[in-house]
Amino acid sequence: MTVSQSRLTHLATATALGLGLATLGTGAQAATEWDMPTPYGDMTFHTVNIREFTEDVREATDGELDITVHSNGSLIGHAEIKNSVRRGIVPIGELIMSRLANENAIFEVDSVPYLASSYEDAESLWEASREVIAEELAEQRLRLLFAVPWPPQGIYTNQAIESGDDLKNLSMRAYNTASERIAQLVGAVPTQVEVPDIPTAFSTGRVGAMITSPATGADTKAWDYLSHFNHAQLWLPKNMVVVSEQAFSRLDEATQEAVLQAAAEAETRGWEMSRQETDEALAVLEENGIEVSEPTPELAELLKEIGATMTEEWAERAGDQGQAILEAYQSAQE
Ligand code: PCA
Repeated sequence: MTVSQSRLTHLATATALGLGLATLGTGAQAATEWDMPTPYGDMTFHTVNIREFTEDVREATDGELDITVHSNGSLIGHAEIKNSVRRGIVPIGELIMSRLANENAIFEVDSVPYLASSYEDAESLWEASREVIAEELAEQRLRLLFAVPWPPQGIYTNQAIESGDDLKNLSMRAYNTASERIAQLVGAVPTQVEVPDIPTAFSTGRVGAMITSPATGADTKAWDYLSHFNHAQLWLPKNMVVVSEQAFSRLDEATQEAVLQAAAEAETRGWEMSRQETDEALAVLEENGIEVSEPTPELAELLKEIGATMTEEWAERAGDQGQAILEAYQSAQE
């Protein structure tokens, strides 16, 4: 269908439903406008990627679906984004998948230490888990559009870490239950802090260390508060974009297709951006005086042990669904 044909279809549908035309007076159909909250800032590659997604949708629909991204938790705080989409307060939003771990452990399968800590493994874990995660969201009338990983997670501190002892009693910034749990298991004291609040949490002394990616360290200028980054590559947590099924179903077919097409492209592009971001952000950290290192053998051993513990804990919480994901993941790796 050409653009002008599809616009005619829009007009015909609007007329059939008795909507819009009379009130608009001009005979032109109003564009659908959607607000899209994300917890993350403008500089983050995820935000750049979702803005590109909205641009692609705008272009493909000739401006009929106009999505505005509200970054940095400015419209809705991270904790409320999922429920806001569910309740129809906003039609679409981005959040980190593992934030839903309290609802169902399968949402944090991407935050189990060393279950999948390279891009290849993360991709195959995503293939193994996507369907069950999408189904779980669908039960809440949410449609999963796409998911993109953060670069591998590591540990920022103010001193070199030789062994687990160097992490004991540190007040450690965390962002999901897995980062909280690993902090506990190394003997640190976890505190949940959202990305926009990181600089204040450090400047006020609320936290003295953090778990996150090279990307978020660079975006939040970690060098203002910290001196070392341990590139432990614990896991690659994903952001996801969800749309309310109700809002999606109100779009005409051509617009729905444009959204799905742009979403598939955003996922492919986002994974590529994430890989590139890892190297670029590590370089930015170093340029700004952060000492980047890999775990010492002693620390690596401790983190692997913790990973094994957390894998067991996760499998128990995730039950049959978790088991199915692990089996699919393992058989894809053989
Ligand atoms: N940045 C986000 C999630 C993981 C990451 O790399 C954060 O630190 O909250």
